[in-house]
Amino acid sequence: MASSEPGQRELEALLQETRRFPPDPTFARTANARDPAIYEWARRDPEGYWAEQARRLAWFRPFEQVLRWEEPHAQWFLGGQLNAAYNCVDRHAEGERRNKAAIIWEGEPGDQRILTYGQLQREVARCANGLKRLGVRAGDRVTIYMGMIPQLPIAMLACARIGAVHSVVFGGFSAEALRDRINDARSEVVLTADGGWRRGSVVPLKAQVDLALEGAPSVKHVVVVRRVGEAAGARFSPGRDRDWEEWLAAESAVCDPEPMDSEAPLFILYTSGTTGKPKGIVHSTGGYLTGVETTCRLVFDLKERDVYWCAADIGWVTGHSYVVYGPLANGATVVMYEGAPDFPDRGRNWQIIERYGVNIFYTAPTAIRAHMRWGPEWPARYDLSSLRLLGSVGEPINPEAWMWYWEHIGGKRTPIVDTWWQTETGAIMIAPLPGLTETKPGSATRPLPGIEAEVVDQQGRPVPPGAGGFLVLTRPWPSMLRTIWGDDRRYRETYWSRFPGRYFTGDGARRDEDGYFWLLGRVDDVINVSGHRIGTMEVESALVDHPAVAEAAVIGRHDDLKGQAIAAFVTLKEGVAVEDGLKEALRRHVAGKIGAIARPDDVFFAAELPKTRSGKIMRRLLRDIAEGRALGDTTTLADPAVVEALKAQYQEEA
Ligand code: 7RM
Repeated sequence: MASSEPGQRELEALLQETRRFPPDPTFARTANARDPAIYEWARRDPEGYWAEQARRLAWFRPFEQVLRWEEPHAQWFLGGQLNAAYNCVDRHAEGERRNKAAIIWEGEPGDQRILTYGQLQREVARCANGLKRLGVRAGDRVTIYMGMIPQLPIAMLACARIGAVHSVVFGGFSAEALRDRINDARSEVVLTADGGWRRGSVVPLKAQVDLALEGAPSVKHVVVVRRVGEAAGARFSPGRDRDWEEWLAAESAVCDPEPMDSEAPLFILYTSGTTGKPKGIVHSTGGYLTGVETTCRLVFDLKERDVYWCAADIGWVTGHSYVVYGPLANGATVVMYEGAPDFPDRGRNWQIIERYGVNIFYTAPTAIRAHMRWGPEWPARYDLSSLRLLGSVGEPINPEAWMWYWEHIGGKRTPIVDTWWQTETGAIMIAPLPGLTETKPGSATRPLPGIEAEVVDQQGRPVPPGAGGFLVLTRPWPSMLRTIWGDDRRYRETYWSRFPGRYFTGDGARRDEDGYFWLLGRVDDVINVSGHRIGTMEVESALVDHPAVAEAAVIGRHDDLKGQAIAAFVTLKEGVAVEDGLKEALRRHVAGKIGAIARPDDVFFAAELPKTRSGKIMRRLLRDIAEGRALGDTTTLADPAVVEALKAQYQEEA
């Protein structure tokens, strides 16, 4: 695996951050986590700590053993049985929260739907009965490909109710990406929508499913929510496809939840890694739910009367954990929004916060930076005084964005929780506890109670304070991934072989004198574009699939707005001329193969790519070129002249 040292420039800048934000005493007095002894308790007795968190869930059968650790495989809460949908819906619907809003949904064109816990329970049960009628059984995988509509969490919870394993594929992925994921999971059922709304236009979904299914023989049934109607131009294939409403019309609104073993897989979610093939990250029922319930309660300080909004798409892990499972396990009221933050205008987020009196708001630094660009006059038009906590996730938040968020959105009143975690960790790992932790803009602060992290060098030795290194987690935690679907070997190799006995995150980090962690970005071949993970190899494979391309090397370069942008260095096949429009054609080709999020920002035609004598492309040097730095060590290159020529050419063209 290629690795790069975290940038020295970033390190220097962060070392100079001296602002401190101690917890507000009024906030601290009523915070869910207000006793600092919680850290000591969890350090002394991690299993006892986690067992107590897990007991906040409803178990059909109590667990007998907290942890069985056979490195690198953990099993949590053994002997216990529970159901995730029961925990997220029924136990609230059957108690005091029956008529409390569970989901406040806001559609892009302005339509709204509020589902109480009682209504959500009936909808989930109907959908679960529908799935059973299609022959879905516990352990079967169901692929869900939808936009941000209420049927998406309903479908996920319906799977959980009967013990089926959902695999949600982000609606922005292409037909080909969807096909790969369906095939890898061998799903027999796909739940989708005719289309979705985005900035006033229709995003076709069913048409993508039709294309995907041309090469996905496992699929027997497709169910389609009519979100858009005629404009989506969806076609139905008789015998295979059916309409969601017709499917459920006759189904009963009662369906007993299946008691599942704590370790039963709850879902698979695909994420990018260092090879061209995305990894199916597998999460368990008991451990995952414990992780997301606990972190929502302690990090977001979620309370009974809060209206909570996480602006992530459910197609990513942040949406799984912090739109669906975490807040619903807590019985909260969740806002869910279908569309874009700048449609119909740039005040849309703030309008929603004012309209529903949102108390807790969670978004990504890239979104905050976009709002910074649009100007503080947009949030200033709305009453944001309901907000009492702000969260950040997906990429390092630069101190400027942190301060802007604090001032213009939080009104200098609200704590900010910068939350570091990954698809693989299932739940937040490093973040402040808002009533206890003094924050520093740009730092995710310290590992949560029950989590232990370290920064180590190439040899796995802890580095001294202030030095950069690799972030590892040093003990198992309940919501950790259990394996990679169908590829346990890759699980061992990716996460547990680099530093034996410790989980390798793929991130660079620095720890300061106070023990605070400063995240420095990926150290592997993964690019983080607007908080979304994209593998360089995936983009390279898509590029070389184009008939004009001989070779491609893809890197992430710094971008002020998106965190990183995708830069592609391409050599063309012999005889192919560099024509007008070829760059655009290549960009379109990648978007078609993977999805718009993977479309390269820069395409650069090179005569040759810099390679080592063994033929390995040196992406590190391409990053130096694209970011305008002096070239690093070039002694291992087969031909150092190649990279010098490339640099000169880049400076001329860029
Ligand atoms: C939740 C999520 C994971 C990668 C991770 C990091 C980066 C996420 C932060 C962050 C700095 C943060 N899952 N990352 N959160 N970097 N500070 N608060 O994003 O699987 O899609 O991505 O995202 O590089 O490894 S993810």
